[in-house]
Amino acid sequence: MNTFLTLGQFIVENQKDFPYAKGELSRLLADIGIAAKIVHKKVNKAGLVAIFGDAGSINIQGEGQKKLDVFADEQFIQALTSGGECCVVASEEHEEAIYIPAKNASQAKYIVCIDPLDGSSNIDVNVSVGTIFSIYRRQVQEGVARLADILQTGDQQVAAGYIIYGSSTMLVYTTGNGVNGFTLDPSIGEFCLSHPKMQIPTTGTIYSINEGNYSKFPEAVKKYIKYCQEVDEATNRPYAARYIGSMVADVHRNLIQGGIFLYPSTLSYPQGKLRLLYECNPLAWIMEQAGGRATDGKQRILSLKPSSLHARTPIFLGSKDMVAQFEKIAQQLEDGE
Ligand code: P6P
Repeated sequence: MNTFLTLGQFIVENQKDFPYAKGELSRLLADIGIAAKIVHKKVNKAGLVAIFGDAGSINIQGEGQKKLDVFADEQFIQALTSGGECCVVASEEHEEAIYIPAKNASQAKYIVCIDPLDGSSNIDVNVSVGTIFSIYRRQVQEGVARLADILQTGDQQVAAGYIIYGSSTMLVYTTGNGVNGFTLDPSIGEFCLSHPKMQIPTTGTIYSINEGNYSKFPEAVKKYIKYCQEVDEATNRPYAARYIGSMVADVHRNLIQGGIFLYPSTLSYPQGKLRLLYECNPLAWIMEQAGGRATDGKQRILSLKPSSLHARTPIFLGSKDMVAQFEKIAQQLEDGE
């Protein structure tokens, strides 16, 4: 007998949270759950079926696509376009947004920005990967959706979350009323509520950054790394360095244990590497809804106006006291202290 609430039951029970939706957003979230289960099956067998390795294609980012990247992209786009609730999909894997023709007179209400398989370079070495999604309502309901409908600030999201394909597969999402985590029970093929009302610890002892880029980091980041490494029992330093190279996995660990994830501007990525629409905004909203903070070093990630579909930004997110400490160090440097 399943004693956990399933994702479907939870969505129905919390339908009242969607003030203006008449079930479309619920259906969209359920569709994402179905695609996640399909991708889960493939990811879990990556070593056994010919799904390892490169697809031999290049995505808009100029990154080699793994076969699972392409598979995940196809599955999520199919799930998002089949239900009729979504009018446009912006995917990391496609240069242009995918506009979906209306199934009936009224255009669908929702826009989905998605990274179908984030961290996919880790697939062949069996490290956790993830899917990240962000959902907006169209700003103008009539006519065909426009680019302006997609380029909204993160504060305009109506739902956001991620799926982590790790030691277990979890779906973690928010609709603005807190963060809830669901673990897939393969024996019944259902996501079950395993982490209700998730809250990130206000502080922690983990910092996550690719220190290989140290020489090119902004001074404030170098100073913060040194702060993390100083010996100070009163503040439980030195912290532990934990960096997986898969954003969903790093952020999920910090959400549960406390910590800070930093991806600053680097020589290779002067604007930052991570994409605002389908990596930073959804994870920033999850963090804020879980009591954490997410900034680009100057302002909240969720207040940033996207300049383009694949716009990038530096990002510092996690336990609010740790992000605040980084911002304090950056401000002191700026003030010449
Ligand atoms: P680096 C994966 O490619 C990704 O987009 C994120 O999942 C991850 O946090 C980051 O890039 C890793 O980048 O430059 O440290 O390898």
